[in-house]
Amino acid sequence: MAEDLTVLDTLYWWGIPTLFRCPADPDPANAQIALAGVPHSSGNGSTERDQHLGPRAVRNVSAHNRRIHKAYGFSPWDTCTIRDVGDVPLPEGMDNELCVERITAFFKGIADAGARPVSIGGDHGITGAIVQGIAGAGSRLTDGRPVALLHLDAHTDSYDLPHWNGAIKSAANWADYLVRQGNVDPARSLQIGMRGNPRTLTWLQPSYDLGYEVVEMERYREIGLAATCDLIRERIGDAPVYVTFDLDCLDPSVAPAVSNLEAGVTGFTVDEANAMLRSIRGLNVVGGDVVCLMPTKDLPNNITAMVAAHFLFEIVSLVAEKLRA
Ligand SMILES: [Mn+2]
Repeated sequence: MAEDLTVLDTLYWWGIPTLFRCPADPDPANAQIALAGVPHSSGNGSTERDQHLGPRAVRNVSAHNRRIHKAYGFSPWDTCTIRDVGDVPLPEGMDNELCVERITAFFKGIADAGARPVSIGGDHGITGAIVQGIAGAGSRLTDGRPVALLHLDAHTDSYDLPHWNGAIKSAANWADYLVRQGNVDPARSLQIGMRGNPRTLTWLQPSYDLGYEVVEMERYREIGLAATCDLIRERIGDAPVYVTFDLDCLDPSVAPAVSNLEAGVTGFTVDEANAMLRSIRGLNVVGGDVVCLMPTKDLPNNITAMVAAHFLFEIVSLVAEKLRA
């Protein structure tokens, strides 16, 4: 379906600020791709505040994004039915466990309707809440299979912790409990971009024990981008895949308004991250998210929000290209 947006409609300072100027429709049954905001910060809120403001910041700037994906040669907005289903209502925002339940129910509704969710967080705890609602036994999106996880991040988030500052299903352990639940298949999954000085020398061991492929930044620099992309495709294979993009995988110089910054080791450039996401082109991408934006720390030109919007667009384009194939 062709869009009738004019150039002037993509100026971001007027109109209703839906994500990427998509029509707002809360019923996911009317969408092939459901865009959602997840204004959640109690999964890491004690140390890194204001991540719940991420969706609003991306709503603000994303209208500005140009509509065509140049490398793929098409406009996802013209090709698929993409709707903004709104933000997950989180009236008990300080209660992490209740928020996780609400997020899970919201995304289960999207998956049950047959739409593929692409969302903007929120702290990284949202990924556990989302994936336990859309993957695994009974899932319409994955035919009951666990998902392969393509996880770009400076940290593994698979720490075996009873809680993080009181949050039980937290931003620190979602990548652990999703495997234990059977909602993520670690044998098909990768965690890429881990860097910085750790708290312990064994900080990656929980991920190895769970069965993840881990590509630390040192290994990435050693084997290079092309070999990493090959590794990603081979590992995921024909599994349904969920993409989770923690903005702290990027270098802080290009994405400064992000929680848990790692400033001591160079992070990915935008082009490197683009290439890794594009390496799964054509695979069965069932959804994804971009997390850990902290708009209150952004520069006056909203650069981090714009980068977040860009990577949301990359995920939308992956899903849309597969749907139209
Ligand atoms: Mn993370």
